[in-house]
Amino acid sequence: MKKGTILAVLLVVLIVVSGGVWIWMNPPVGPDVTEPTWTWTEMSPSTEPPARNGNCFIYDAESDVTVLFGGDTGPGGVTLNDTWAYDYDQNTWMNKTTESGPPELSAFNVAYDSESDRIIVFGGWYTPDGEAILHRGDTWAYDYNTNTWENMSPAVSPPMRRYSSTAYDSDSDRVIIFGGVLATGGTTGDTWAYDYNTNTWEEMNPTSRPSSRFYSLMAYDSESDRIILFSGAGLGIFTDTWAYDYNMDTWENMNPDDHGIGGAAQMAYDSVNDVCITFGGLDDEEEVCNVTWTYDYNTNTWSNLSINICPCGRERSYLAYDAESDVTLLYGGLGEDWYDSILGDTWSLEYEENGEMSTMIIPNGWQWVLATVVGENDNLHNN
Ligand SMILES: [Ca+2]
Ligand SMILES: [Ca+2]
Ligand SMILES: [Ca+2]
Ligand SMILES: [Ca+2]
Repeated sequence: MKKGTILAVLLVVLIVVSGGVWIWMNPPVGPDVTEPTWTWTEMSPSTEPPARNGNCFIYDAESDVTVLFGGDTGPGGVTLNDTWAYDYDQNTWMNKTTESGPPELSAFNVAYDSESDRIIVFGGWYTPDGEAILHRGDTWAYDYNTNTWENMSPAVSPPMRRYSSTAYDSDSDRVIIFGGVLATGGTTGDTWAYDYNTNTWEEMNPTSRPSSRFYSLMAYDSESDRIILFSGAGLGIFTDTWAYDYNMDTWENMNPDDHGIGGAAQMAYDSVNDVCITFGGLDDEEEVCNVTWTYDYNTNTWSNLSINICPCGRERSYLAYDAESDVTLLYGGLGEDWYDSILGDTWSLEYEENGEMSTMIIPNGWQWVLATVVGENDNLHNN
């Protein structure tokens, strides 16, 4: 063997050995498989509602179905007024469209009043010709059991608006709406409460509140009796987190250390894990992302769940929590080409106390390498 060849072989051996020592001293950081895991699953039911955005996607706890209504197909398109219901246990979408339903409607407020077993819809916009944007200020109540919509015609209503946020406070039996884009122009930051039983809207008068905005994410943390508001758009995309207490009529700026990503249409509250869940949105570069975050009001903490296999990146996506099955459901959103990539897919997010790999004893750090080899880190760069 020539001297040069021996030197080359020694050099390669040195690189391999030092590389091994470096990895041994600096194991790659990865998920701990002994920890509980969150898993996204694409449901792929045989029928799905036609893709759209600006719809509602809301869980009726009494009937154990998630209801979808209305929405729009983008600029130059149409506004819709079809009603669908998704049954997670059967993995079936059912077309429930009825003539008693509201007219075409998009970007409206929606919440499920569990005490009265009604889905409440307010406001929104429609386009008669694919161009002009007109608003509605009606309040509707949908009863899935009888498949009937009722126009409530309350004496007083909030000003007409679109892209405002809604959640139902089950402790106080009130539907709460916040903000949006007013029909008269400009954004607003008002708080209103609706009681279906007396058919009355009441404007609240909190001393401080989130700034005027639209596209905020809202969900009700029933364990803490607080409505959580995150993000929203105005001059840019906001990343602040607020909590509203209807009983005290107070908005509290939570100022958590970290924050999730705004730009999704709806977040869900998982009552088993006592966290709000968001998926997707627009990152700092305003690119669509596919990250799953949770917010825990009790500890005032945002956490990135760092799930390896996720739905594709999207904004304006919808989350609803199916309490009977303890899964968070995802419907649609806008993909990376915005209205040229409207999504209509159905996914579920499930939490398991013990991950699939938890019985295998794998040295810390090598789990990440193993997951890469078996192809479970495909989406890691997006997380
Ligand atoms: Ca029902
Ligand atoms: Ca009620
Ligand atoms: Ca309350
Ligand atoms: Ca809580």
